[in-house]
Amino acid sequence: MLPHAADSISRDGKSLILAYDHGLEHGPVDFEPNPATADPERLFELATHDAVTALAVQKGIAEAYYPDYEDDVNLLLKLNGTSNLWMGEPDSPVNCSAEYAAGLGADAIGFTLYGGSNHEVEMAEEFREAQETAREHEMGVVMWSYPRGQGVKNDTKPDTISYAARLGLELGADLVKVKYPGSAAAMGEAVRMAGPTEVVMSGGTMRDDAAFLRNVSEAIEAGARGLAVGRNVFQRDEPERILDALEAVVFEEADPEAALAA
Ligand code: FBP
Repeated sequence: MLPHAADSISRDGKSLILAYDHGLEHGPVDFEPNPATADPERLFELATHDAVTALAVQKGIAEAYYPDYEDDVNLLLKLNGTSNLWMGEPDSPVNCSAEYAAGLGADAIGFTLYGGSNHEVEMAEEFREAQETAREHEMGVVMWSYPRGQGVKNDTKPDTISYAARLGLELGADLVKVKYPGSAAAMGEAVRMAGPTEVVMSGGTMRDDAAFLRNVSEAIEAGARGLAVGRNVFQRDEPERILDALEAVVFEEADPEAALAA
């Protein structure tokens, strides 16, 4: 039995990953609602909040900022990622090796797999290499499991998300990040398919506080072990406030309304 590699980016078996790869994945448009968040330093500061168990960034941002935060922030280094300028079949070039991530002091690696894309075969082979190297360096392995491409008509339908979660288990991820499949029952099924691989919910586009927290709470009740969230934290005017509430909902399983009122 492998050691629980995800411990390095979890707290009491739960994870709240602050995702900040949007400058690559979506471009500057994601920083418009809260312009201060274009500065990576702002996100490293946010990641020192007690609620945050890891910050997910790309190599360039880690190289420039992580040395000042290595005592206070757990680093989840995203190894692949693609820009919104790419118009082809979903794919994600490997921008950093797992070996290099270990050298930067990463606690875990993150890797996107677009199951169903015409590039799934190469992406799975690249994941294999990254996953095995992460094991050698005792880094956790987080899969962004996002089925999409010509073969995928609806990327959040329950069967698709259960399959996405199962890919995490089959290919050796410690945590698998999936989109919410629309209901607690469907999330519970995805969790069941993932077995010992922990399922974390993807944050998605900005929603109001109450709707977002209710959704997170539902996912946790269904067995999800936390979330990996970007826009629903950093696009807010007061990101610390939502992190306080998320801490209560994720780690203390507090009622979402009570968490907001506190
Ligand atoms: P959000 O919480 O902002 O959705 O971030 C999660 C994430 O997986 C990011 O890591 C990534 O940049 C983005 O979503 C990708 O979103 P999509 O490919 O669905 O546009």
